[in-house]
Amino acid sequence: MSSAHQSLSQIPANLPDALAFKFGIVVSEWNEEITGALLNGALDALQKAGTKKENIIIKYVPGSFELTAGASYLLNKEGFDAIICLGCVIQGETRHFDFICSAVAHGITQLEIQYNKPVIFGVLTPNTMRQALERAGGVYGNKGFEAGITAIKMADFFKGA
Ligand code: DLZ
Repeated sequence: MSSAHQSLSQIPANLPDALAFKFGIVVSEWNEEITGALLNGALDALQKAGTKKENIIIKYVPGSFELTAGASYLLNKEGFDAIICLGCVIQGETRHFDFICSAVAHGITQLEIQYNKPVIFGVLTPNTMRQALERAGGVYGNKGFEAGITAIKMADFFKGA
């Protein structure tokens, strides 16, 4: 189980086989130093678990607020087993914080219900850039990697749905 103060950036022993799955990844360009590192983490997890390169589609959106629209676009295409949304909203740097985080969380949940497909919330919501770096390949691991693992587990859960 994941926790705020623990790095879980390793492949769990009982992870389902990801060879047959197709994943979409939507990446926010805002705070791209962080979201780029999250993307590398997600790709690392998917590829280590056996996902073929051609079965990973990456799309970029301007900011985290657009992640829901990006995920919806991909869900309207055929064949995705899960969508991973990656973003970073830093609390101290924006008064938009509450609006953006809550809009994405609700938007993603809504899409999961509407499409009956997993959409993974890989959005960091730290207080500072330092906390973001710690979770994007730093002392607390890479939350993008964990989002990749969650996507595989949920794709397996929804298999055949
Ligand atoms: C506008 C904005 C601000 C101030 N801060 C962030 C942020 O910290 N992280 C992020 O992903 N996006 C931010 N944005 C951009 C919004 O997500 C969105 O792109 C714009 O409001 C346009 O809809």
